[in-house]
Amino acid sequence: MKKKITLIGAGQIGGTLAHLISIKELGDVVLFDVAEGIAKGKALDIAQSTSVDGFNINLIGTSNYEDTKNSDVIIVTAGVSRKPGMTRDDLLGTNLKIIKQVAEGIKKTSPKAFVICITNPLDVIVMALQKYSGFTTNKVIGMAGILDTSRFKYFLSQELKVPAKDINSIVLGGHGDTMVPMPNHTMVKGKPLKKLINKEKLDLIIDRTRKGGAEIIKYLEKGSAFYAPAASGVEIAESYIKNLKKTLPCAAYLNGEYGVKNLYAGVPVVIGNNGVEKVIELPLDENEKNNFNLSIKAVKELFDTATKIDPDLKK
Ligand code: TXD
Repeated sequence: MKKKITLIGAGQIGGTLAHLISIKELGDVVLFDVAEGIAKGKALDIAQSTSVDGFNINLIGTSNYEDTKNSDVIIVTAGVSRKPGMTRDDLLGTNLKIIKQVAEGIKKTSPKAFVICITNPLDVIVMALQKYSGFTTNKVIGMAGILDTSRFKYFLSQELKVPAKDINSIVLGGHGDTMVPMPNHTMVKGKPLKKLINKEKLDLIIDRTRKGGAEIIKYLEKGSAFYAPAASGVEIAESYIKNLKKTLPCAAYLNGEYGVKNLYAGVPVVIGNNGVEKVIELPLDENEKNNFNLSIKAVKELFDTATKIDPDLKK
C-alpha cells in the first residue's frame, strides 16, 4: 500500500520536500497551502518530471483539507520565515495562529498521522501543534537537530578535510542561539574530535553552527534555508515509513528524560513505525549539562510567552 504524505505549506521547504519525497518514492504527495495556486503549480511542475526521473507516485496541490484525508505522514512548514536581522522567536505570534488552524484541519481529517513540524520557532511551535491537535506525543515531532547536526558536521568536514559522512556527532537542545553542539560526543573516522582540532577553531565552528540559519538568510535576503531543512525532514519521514528505527536528534516531548518534564526539546530519539519509540539519554558532563539547561530555560521562557498570547496552550 502506497503511503499518503501531506505537506502543509507549499513554500520553499514544502516544495523541496515534495520533490525529494517524489524522487525517493516514499508515497503519494498532497501539497497543501492557503495559497492554492502555489500548491497546485508546484505539484504539477514536479509531476511533469515523472517520466524524466522515473518515479511512480501521484502528486496533487490543494487548499482543501478534505484532499489530505487519512494521510499517513504530515509535514508542517506553514508559517512565515525570518527576514534578515530577525530571530526565530520574532515569528511566534504569527506562526502560533497559523499552527492553530493547521492543527484544527489535520485533526479532523488525519487523526492517525505521524506529524513532523518544521515551522519556527520550532520547539514551541511543535509543542503548540501537539496541544492544539491532541495527538499523542509520540506522533508529533519537530525537525531541527538533524539540520543543526548536519551543519556542524559540514563545517567540521571543511576544517578537517574529511567527508562529512565520516563524522559522527549530535547537536542537542532548542533550535535557537542556545543550541548545544556536543564536541565530546563527536568522532571523526573513529577518533575523538577534541584530539583533531584546537579550542579556538572549535569555538568558531560551534558559533557558526548556532548562527547557521542566519548566515543563509543574510545571503538570500528573501527567505531562509530550505534544501538542507527539507532533506532533514525527509530523513525523519523515511525512518517512520520504512520502520528504520534510526536514532535522530529531533524536538521530542520530554517526560522526565534529561531532568525535563512537559516540554519539547532537541534530544536523540528512535524513529520507527510507532513514531517516537524511545528517547536516548546521553551522559552529559558538567559543561554540557549547563549548556543544555540554559537552552531548556530559553525554550521554557518562550513557551510561557506563547501561553500569554494564547491561554488555550495552558490546558
Ligand atoms: O530547522 C528548522 N526547523 C527550520 C525551520 C529551518 C529553516 C526554516 N524553518 C522554518 O520553516 C521557517 O522559519 C518557517 O517558519 C518555516 C517554513 O519555511 P519556508 O522557507 O518554507 O517558508 P515559505 O516559503 O514562506 O513557505 C511557507 C508557506 C507559504 O507558502 C504560505 O502560503 C503557507 O506557508 N501558509 C500556510 N499554509 C497552510 N495553512 C496556513 N494557515 C498557512 N499560512 C501560511
